[in-house]
Amino acid sequence: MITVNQIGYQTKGKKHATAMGAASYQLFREDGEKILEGSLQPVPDAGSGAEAACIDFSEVTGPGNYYFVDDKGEKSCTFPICDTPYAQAFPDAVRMFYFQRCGMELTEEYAGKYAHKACHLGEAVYLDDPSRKRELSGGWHDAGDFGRYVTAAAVALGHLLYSWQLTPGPHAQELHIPETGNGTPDLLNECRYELDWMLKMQDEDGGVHHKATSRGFVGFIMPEEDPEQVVITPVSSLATADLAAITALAARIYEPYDTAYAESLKRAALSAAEWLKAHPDFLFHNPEEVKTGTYEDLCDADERLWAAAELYLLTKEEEMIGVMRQILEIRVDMTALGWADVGGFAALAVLLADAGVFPEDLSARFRGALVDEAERLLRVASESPFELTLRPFEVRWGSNMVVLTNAMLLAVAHHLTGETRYLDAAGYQVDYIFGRNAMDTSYVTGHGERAFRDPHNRPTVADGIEAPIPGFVSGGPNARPCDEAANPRTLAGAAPLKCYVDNWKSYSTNEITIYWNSPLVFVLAYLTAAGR
Ligand code: 9MR
Ligand code: 9MR
Ligand code: ZN
Repeated sequence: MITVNQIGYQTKGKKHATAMGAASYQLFREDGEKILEGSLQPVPDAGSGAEAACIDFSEVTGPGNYYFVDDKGEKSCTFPICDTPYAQAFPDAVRMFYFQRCGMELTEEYAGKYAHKACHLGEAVYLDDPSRKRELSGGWHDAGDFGRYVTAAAVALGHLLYSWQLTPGPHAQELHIPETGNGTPDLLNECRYELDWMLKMQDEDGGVHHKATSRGFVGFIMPEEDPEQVVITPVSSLATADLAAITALAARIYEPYDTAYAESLKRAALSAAEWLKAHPDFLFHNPEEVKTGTYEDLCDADERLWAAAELYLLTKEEEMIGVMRQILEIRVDMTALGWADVGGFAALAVLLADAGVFPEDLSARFRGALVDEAERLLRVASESPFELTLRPFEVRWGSNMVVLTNAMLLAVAHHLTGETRYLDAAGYQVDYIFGRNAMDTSYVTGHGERAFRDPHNRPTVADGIEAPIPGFVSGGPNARPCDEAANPRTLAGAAPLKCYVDNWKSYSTNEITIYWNSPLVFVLAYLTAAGR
């Protein structure tokens, strides 16, 4: 079997495929003409459990459609070589957020056959004080469930807004959403929908509530049919620090488009900063009776680090540099870009800022950490026939996100150093997501000949429409699967990267979430800007 990036390769870029259990290959153009052939020296690969080998066909540059055949006669997916392989997938990956919108009707004009009525419009009630209610409509549904969680939201917005800061060019594209044409770029229109909701999660004193969900997960119904009361769980230092960081960042980004809005974001950031100062201790508690996602964390130092970096950019107050230095005295992962560990966002704040804004020693520290991590990723990739940066023991719930945030780090390393090997390796991670993987599956709906089709996503299951909404990223293989469709019994003996089922019942391998799409958006914008 030969696996490829099913949506294609850029004419000028590196073109790699991966063969599993094959001794030789032939590459054909769609019209049947043989273009290339060669023999392979497969090696055992622990991730896929296969004897696998990389095929480099970068020398083929002619635009057109191609496919591989291996020595057993097995044909690969047909894929294009073209100038803009991501031209469709990139806008679809961003439009995913529109489809996650809560609290407004998705009309046929923008949502086509996936249109549905407004959901979750009633008031939400405070769990710690049921006499208090709050209007809380808006924001994005987190995932295949209808919950809205502040730390998850901040991380998705972090990927998207730093992408805007780093490579605004590709984000000039129109997304065909209700705000299109209002003078603000559509990526920022879409992010504002989430930011507006986050602002509603903040109390007068600056503290931010952790989440707003029903008490348990509802069944597989359309969101507007959800009968459950939305409850607001207590304030956490995690949510408050994340909100401080993201509103400070957004204040700077929205300033040229809407000064009044930027001002309100700034006020939210400063008020969250006040709260953080008055509450130096870690605070997080998920009440027993609320069974939805916990987004638990044991340490808020990284969240406070990110907040301090962005607050410094907003106010230039030296005090924030002091806070950063103090936090960096303890061990913080300075490159993590996930919902629990956010130190990598502090790195992006520092490294994408103009030269000289942060003290030289701080910038050098973040740069060193990021480039070291990119080097480590290159070493891991060099040992994998898929050039994958994920090691077998890292194949856990949401593994595709780790692949994509690794690609983000490689992209930023390329930005900082200009070294092409980082850019190439970022591209190989994207190849993996679009089908050059042990499952021979594109993990993005609607993109690729063998794209996954059956995500754990309530509207997709409930709407009765055969094809899933295009542009959604799957969580991907999970070597510790724990749902009724994927579990140690059904997947007994499967290699880590094969612990995956394209089945909506499998939330631990095939759910979708906002923060699995957002790093794809970042990387596709970067590759597009780099001409890949
Ligand atoms: O649908 C839920 C999904 O969004 C969560 O990620 C997952 C784990 O928390 O739980 C899913 O809900 C399942 C619940 O946990 C157990 N009963 C079946 C629910 C739907 O499959
Ligand atoms: O993405 C989260 C993953 O890293 C965790 O292992 C998993 C179990 O705690 O939860 C995932 O987040 C889910 C959240 O709790 C509820 N909404 C759906 C999210 C994606 O599955
Ligand atoms: Zn909703």
